Amino acid sequence: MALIRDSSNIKAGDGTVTINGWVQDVRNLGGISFITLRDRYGTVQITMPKKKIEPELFELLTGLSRESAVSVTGEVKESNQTALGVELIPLSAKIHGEAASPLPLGVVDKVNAEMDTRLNNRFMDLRKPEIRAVFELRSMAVDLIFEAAAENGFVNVSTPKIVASGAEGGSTLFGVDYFGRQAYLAQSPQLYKQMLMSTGLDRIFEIGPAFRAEHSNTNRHVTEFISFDGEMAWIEKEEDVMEMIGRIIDRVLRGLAEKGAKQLEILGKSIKIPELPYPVLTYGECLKLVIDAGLPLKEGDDLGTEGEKIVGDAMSAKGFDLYFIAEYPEEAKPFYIMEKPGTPYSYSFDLDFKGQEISSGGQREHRYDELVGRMSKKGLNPDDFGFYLDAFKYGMPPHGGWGIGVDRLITKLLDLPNVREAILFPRDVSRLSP
Ligand code: AMO
Repeated sequence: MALIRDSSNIKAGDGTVTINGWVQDVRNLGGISFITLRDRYGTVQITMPKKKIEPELFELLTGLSRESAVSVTGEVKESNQTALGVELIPLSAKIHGEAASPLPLGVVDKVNAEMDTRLNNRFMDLRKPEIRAVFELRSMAVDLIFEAAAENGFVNVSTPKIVASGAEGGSTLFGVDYFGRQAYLAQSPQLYKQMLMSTGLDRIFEIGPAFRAEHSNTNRHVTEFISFDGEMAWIEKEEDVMEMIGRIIDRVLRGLAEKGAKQLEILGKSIKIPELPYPVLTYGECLKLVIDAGLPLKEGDDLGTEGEKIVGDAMSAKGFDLYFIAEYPEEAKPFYIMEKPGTPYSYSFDLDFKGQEISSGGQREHRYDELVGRMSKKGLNPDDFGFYLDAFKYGMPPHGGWGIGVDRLITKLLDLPNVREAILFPRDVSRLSP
C-alpha cells in the first residue's frame, strides 16, 4: 500500500504515495495537464504528461470538477517548478465525491463574497485556508484557557443550560416549554458558579454556550455564544479577580503567539502581548473622556458602543489594547454584584479590548440579606431564586468572577470585522440555519 502523505510532509524520495484532498484547479495544456490538489495544510501539484499516463486515468483526472474530493496515488518527483519542490505523477485515483457546478462559493476566487453567502455555505467557506486558520487559532486559544485555568487551580465544571430562571435580566431570555413548565435557555452560568463557591470547589471555570435573545443586529452580538466563566472564592477585593483574568489572558496570548505562528502567518496577523497588569480606568474617568469627546452622556448612562470606542481610541493612543473599566454604577449592573458602600458605584468591571467589551465581572454580594435586598431593588422576586439563595444561608465565602466572550476575544485578537467571523455557524435574529 502506498504511504499516505499530505502537503506538509510529502518529500522527494517518498516513492509512491497517496494524497487526499480537493481539486482546487485543473489546467489542461494539451500535451500536459496539472491539478492543484488542496488538503488541510496546503497544495500539491499533480503533473500529468499525457504520454506517460494511462489514457483512462488522464481523462478521469482532467475531467474532474473543481472542489471534488479525491485520493490520488502516484510517484513523488522532484520539481523546481513547484513551491514544495516536488510534484506527483499519478498512477491511480479514487473519486470520492464529485463537486457539482457551479460552486455556491469560490474557494480561491479573489472576489470577496457577501458574508451571508459565505455563512450559508460555510462548509465551502471553510475550505479557504485563511478562514480555517481562525478556527485553528480558536481551538488553540480554548486549549490554552483550559491549561491556564488548571494551572491556577480552577476546576472545570458544566452547569445546566436549561434553567428555571435568568440571571442577566429578563429581556434576553429564550423560553423553553419544559414538559409543560416554563423554562429558559441559560444566559450565563452565573447562579450556578456562585452556588459552587459555597462547596469547597472554590475555584471553578466553565467554557460553554450562553443564550441571549438579542434583537439587535450588530457586529458583536449573537444569540448563542461561548462564554469562558470563572469564579473564585475567598477573595479580598475585585482586583483579585482582575489579576487572575490578566494572568490567564496573558498565558493565552503568549501561547497563541508561539503555537499559532503558522496560522497567524496565513492571516497576516501578529499577537501583541501587553504588559501586566492591564491598566484600570474607572467608569467616571471613561465617562469624562466620552463627554469631552462630544457624546451627550450623563452620570449613570451606559458608555455604549460609541463611548467604548472613544475610550478604546484614547487607550490605543497610549499603547494599551487591553484595559479594565471598573466601578460601574450599581444601577447598571445585575443584582449579584456588590455595591461600593456609600457610593452609587459597584465592585464590578468590564475588560475591554481595543474599544470593545470582551468580559465583565466583579466581586459578588455574598451576604444573604444584602443579596435579597439587591434582588428586590432590581424588581426581582427572591422566591424565584430560592435554590440559589439557599447556598448563601449556610456559610458563603466572599467571591468574585468573570465571563469572557470567547467569540469576542478571538474577534478582537485577530482584528476580525464581525464576531460571526469567529463562530462556525453563528446564530442571530435572522440566522437559524445552517
Ligand atoms: P455579560 O452579560 O457582560 O456578563 O457577558 C459576559 C461576556 O459575554 C460576551 N457576550 C456576548 N458575546 C456575543 N454575543 C452576545 N450577545 C453576548 N453577550 C455577552 C461578552 C461579555 O463581556 N454573568 C456575567 C459575567 C460575570 O459577572 O461573571 C455576564 O454574563 O464578551
